[in-house]
Amino acid sequence: MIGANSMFWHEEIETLNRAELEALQLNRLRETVRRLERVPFYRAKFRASRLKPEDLKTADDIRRLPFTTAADLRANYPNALLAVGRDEVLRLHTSSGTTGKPKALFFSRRDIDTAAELIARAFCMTGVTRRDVFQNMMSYGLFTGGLMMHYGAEKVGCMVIPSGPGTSERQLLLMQDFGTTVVHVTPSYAFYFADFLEKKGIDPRKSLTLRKAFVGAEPYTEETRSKIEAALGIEVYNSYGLTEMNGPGVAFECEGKCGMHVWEDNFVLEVIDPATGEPVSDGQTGELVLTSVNREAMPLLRYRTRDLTSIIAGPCACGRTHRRIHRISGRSDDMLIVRGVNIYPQQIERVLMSMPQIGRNYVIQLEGLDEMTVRVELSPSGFDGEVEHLAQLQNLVAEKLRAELFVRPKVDLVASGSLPVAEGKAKRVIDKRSM
Ligand code: DLL
Repeated sequence: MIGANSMFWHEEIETLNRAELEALQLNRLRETVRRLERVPFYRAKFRASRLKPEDLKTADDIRRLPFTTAADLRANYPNALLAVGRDEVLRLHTSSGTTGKPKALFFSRRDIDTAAELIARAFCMTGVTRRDVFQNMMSYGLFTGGLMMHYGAEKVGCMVIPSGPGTSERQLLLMQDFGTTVVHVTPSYAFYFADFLEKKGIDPRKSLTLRKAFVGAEPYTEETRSKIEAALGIEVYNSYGLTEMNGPGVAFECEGKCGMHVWEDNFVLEVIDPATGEPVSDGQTGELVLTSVNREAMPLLRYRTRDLTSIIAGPCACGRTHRRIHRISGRSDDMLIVRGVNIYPQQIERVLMSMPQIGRNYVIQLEGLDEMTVRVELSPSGFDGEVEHLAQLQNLVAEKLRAELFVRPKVDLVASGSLPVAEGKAKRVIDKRSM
């Protein structure tokens, strides 16, 4: 098994059988509930349902606990959900939504150490070792992607280059001069960087030592993964997390790249029907709900992530028993309704990325009453520019999108590199509708 020699391969935790894993979760859950009795928001909920930690007797009893939502975090901003004394807090991270106050998340010393450990375990799943040079292309600051990945990679013992998202010229220089072998990057920036290399005539297979990328922090499709792998000549592993649950390191792919293992010794995983709150069966898509059972400063019970996924049933060839989830197919709150039809941006991405003539950056614009325009870059290897062909290609893209969405958007093909690139997460949808 890959990583089996690493000090971050914790066989005693990662291959527990279901009964042992659930027993561990239950113990930690009870401890977490006990801890949360100090938090007025949760105490009031426990009192209302007359719940005591000892009442939690089986894994299913988690359903007796209340959900926590992003709105609860905002209502309790800045620190009403803190479960330890202020002196025990070592760090603050925030996660900003589109409106209003950010969500504030606190970490104790042990929380920071655990978060780093989970990332180290994830690195180990794909064979990263202390001999690797890790360039962290995620933003450093209030966003967890920078500091948390950094701490995780340092724990493994990699040489870490904290480049942040920086300019592509500088990223390239660092990669070439210091022999970068692994990066963490958003899918949108990975594409941008691949375009940059192509335009400079640099073949990453020949002039770089890059072998792998952890790609995450925003949704992307399997088609996008393949395109990034082909463009950079590397292996891409999906990396999922959210600030409310430590940041990165909640779920990661192993060498098999067949779904992401959720670290179930730290997070209790549920997938529910977002409308009813009831669990869905394995394989069925629903909203991911996570409970942090190994956090000190600010554990959260049954946090409604809004991320849509499904549980992959059955064992993984890597031998780890922690269950896997499919890549996030969208968010329950990013569904667009266009002319009465439900559309997820990921559906559009899947179509675009399956077409070789199409480039890597796109934006979906909604205007007027209900007009949808998909503005997408052409492939950097170019297009001969004959208007006749461009019109044909535009038509082909629109038709493929119509077949997938049942709505025919206007398609606007633009030159490679002409759409803006975000330093952090890509903003794919611009909704300026007047309705
Ligand atoms: O994005 C933490 C992170 C940092 C994850 C680095 C991975 C790597 P937030 O800013 O709080 O935290 O955003 C969390 O981003 O609820 C998802 O909607 C989305 N997201 C994160 N990873 C993925 C992924 C960090 N691999 C929100 N696939 C989550 C799809 C992702 N969506």
